[in-house]
Amino acid sequence: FVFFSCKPEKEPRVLNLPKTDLSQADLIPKPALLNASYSAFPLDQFTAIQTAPDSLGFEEVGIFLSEKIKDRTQLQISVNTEFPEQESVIYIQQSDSLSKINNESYALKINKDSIILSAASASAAFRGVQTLRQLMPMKASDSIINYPVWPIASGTINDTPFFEYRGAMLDVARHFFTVEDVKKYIDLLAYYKYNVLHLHLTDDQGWRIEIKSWPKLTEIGGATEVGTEPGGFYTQDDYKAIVAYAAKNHMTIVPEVDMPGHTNAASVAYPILNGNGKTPEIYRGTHVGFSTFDTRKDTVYQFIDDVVREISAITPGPYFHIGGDESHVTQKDDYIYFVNKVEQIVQKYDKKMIGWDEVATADIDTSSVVQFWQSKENAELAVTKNLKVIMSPAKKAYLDMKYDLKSEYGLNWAGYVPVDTAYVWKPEAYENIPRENILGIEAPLWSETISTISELEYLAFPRAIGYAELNWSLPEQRDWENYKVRLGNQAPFLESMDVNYYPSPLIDWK
Ligand code: TNX
Repeated sequence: FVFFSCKPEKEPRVLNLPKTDLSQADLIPKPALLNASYSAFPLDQFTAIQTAPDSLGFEEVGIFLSEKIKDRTQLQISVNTEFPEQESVIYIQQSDSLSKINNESYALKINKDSIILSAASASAAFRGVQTLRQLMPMKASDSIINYPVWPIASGTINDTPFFEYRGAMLDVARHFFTVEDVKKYIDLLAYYKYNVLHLHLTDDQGWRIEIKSWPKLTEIGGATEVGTEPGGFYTQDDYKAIVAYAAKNHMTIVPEVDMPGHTNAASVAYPILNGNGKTPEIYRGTHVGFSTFDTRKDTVYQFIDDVVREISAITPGPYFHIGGDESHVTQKDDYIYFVNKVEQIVQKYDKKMIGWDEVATADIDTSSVVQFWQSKENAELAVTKNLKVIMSPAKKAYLDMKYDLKSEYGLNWAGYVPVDTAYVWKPEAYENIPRENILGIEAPLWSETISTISELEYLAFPRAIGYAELNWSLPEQRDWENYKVRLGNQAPFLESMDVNYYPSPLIDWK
């Protein structure tokens, strides 16, 4: 046989692909409906991608798929070439009937010579593309023909998310993580159908986002972090690059400026903000709850107005997170006064406010969202006030908790969170919070004990993969025994991405 150097001659192909079983695929999250048809689509040099011409954003999704196919297989798959001569085509098309179900619903029909991905929206198509990526073998099938083929198991999939908000949080304040680190985290989260990345941008130990009208925030607050490391910060252009990268991955960035507590770094830069009567000093430790803004000073609200305005202007997503946790040295009435005022500022810049569960004690609007992390009472208060809740209970969903006694990184104030504990719980039926109030799970990764991307990966993976399934898949589709096999089979992918995951002994890693 011949090796083709340029475009191969078209020839009728009689491919004898192996029998497949789509129902045995290691998909995470598990799709809502799946039917196997026991043949295969030959992904190879004769494959092309065609996307609906008039549908916004679909071509970009096709290009994304082509890039990912190239990364894994070296194949150059064309997208929307004018006269496709290819014999096996992946069509990506818009479907009005799916958009009536959910904005992220998609359907896949995988046949012997075509794949049809129908999707409610470009975001839905993007989710379907992740499913396809997970169905692509890591290695070509070598024995079947004289050029490489990556057979994709045939059948149909109909899929739709259970929760609309599928989030992860990264604390870049205790330790700074570069734009490249954040992009890698986005790559991994997007593969498992996350759609939100919340960035905890400020805390006692550092301020990580350039605010042009208050430059000392990053000049001073950007130069410190926990321990002796040098800190760092995002220029507004860096932040825009993160937002754009997230958007390409159909993920929303939620910026957080934590206040009135957790504000020591801001007060070191501008002591006028400080409300605890002390001259603030740089803080490189890991205690919480000792700092506060002065909640009765107009300058403080002028400052917050500038910060919210500048960040909102470069944040296309609907949310602005104001923190609000552990303000232990703020008087209760001052705290309530503060949250009420800051909510108005957030709304003035057309954002919806999110706050940690303590904000439920203020008189907040039903458009605001409460993030349950510790207090069941606050979460229940949020429900009685008809607020939406993001589920981040520390005992189940904190990525910075140690796996067990022997974990190298992490904390244990909420207990140990081994891989099964992280997966075996029902976010839709936790602490009496009704399903209707729940937006979804967000898994926070606080960075007191980690300062590199590989340490980040060690805590986030594999647990973050489990939250992806709890967020996306139907409750009746979730099952630990079945999940742990699929999780073990993620190892080749994680290794191909150079992810320093924690090889939990509960899992049989492939
Ligand atoms: C509590 S969770 C905090 C953070 C810490 C974290 C460590 C929350 C709203 N506040 O300030 O980093 O515990 O696990």
